[in-house]
Amino acid sequence: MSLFKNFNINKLKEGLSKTREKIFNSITETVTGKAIIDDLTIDKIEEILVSSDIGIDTAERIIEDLRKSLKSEKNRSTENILLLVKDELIKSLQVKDNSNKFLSSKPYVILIVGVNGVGKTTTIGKLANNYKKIGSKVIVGAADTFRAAANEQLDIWAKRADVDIIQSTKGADPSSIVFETIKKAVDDKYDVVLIDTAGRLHNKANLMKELDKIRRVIKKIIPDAPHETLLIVDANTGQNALIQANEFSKVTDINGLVITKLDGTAKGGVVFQIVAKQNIPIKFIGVGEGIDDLQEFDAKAFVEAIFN
Ligand SMILES: Nc1nc2c(ncn2[C@@H]2O[C@H](COP(=O)(O)OP(=O)(O)O)[C@@H](O)[C@H]2O)c(=O)[nH]1
Ligand SMILES: [Mg+2]
Repeated sequence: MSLFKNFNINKLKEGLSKTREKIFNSITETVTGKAIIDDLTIDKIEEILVSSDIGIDTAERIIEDLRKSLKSEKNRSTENILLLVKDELIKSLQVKDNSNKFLSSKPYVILIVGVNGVGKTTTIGKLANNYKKIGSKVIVGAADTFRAAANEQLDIWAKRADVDIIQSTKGADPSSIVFETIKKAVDDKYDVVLIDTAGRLHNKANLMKELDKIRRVIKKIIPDAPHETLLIVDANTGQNALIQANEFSKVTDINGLVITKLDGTAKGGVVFQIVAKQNIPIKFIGVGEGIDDLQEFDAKAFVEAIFN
């Protein structure tokens, strides 16, 4: 079920064009003109999947399931093979999502985490805009106090989305900004709170301590918050995105992923790997730098966009 009304298949297709070239075009080239798909062709499809950032494990599983289906399948036509691969890819992206308390929790607190440069602040701006558009009263908290420009950048996004902000200065205690934000959200009856954070993965112990402290401060005011902790990863970074997902899940509870910068990268296949390894649902994807370039993730639409 979608919350925002911003789904746009053309934008998604456009954003995934490089990934599509890498996966779909190679597969169609391999199967086109063949009346019947033989085992050699299936091996070739496996090679393409492995080299497209989907990951060896996922690719192998898909091919194994494909071979099984084909045993009972009289129809080894090109169209049918593509349909089967597509179905397998969709299945591999469907993870149970148990964080959907949006309508019952107020204010609904979303904590945004991830390493520097992945698109946290941008995603907050986009999310704020989407929530605002569905009629929510939104506040953002500038708890990335590590970089001097971080507050200013979030402030620009808050203005763009026309939402409120609790600002900070470089070096301030992130937890106190978080406290102030949550307190105001409760007092002034906000619907949605988005918390920006700094992501310094090079010091895991510190990061863990800081995220722990932020969580404790949130819980002091709202015991069952944060309702969502979203990890932002940049699709461009390929295997690194996978490593970041691993590292962050070790230091804090993550219940959703946002994959940014899918536009302009051919590495969109990494999405499959992250889901397979982490078993965490993807909630949103970033397909551009603009305020409207965030889409709710839909496994079926995502695979369709890669294949067509
Ligand atoms: N092309 C593209 N650029 C993005 C996307 N999301 C973020 N960016 C860019 O990535 C850069 C870093 O984003 P920022 O939000 O500052 O990252 P943060 O350090 O995690 O807060 C900025 O130049 C953004 O415009 C996206 O979905 N697509
Ligand atoms: Mg930032």
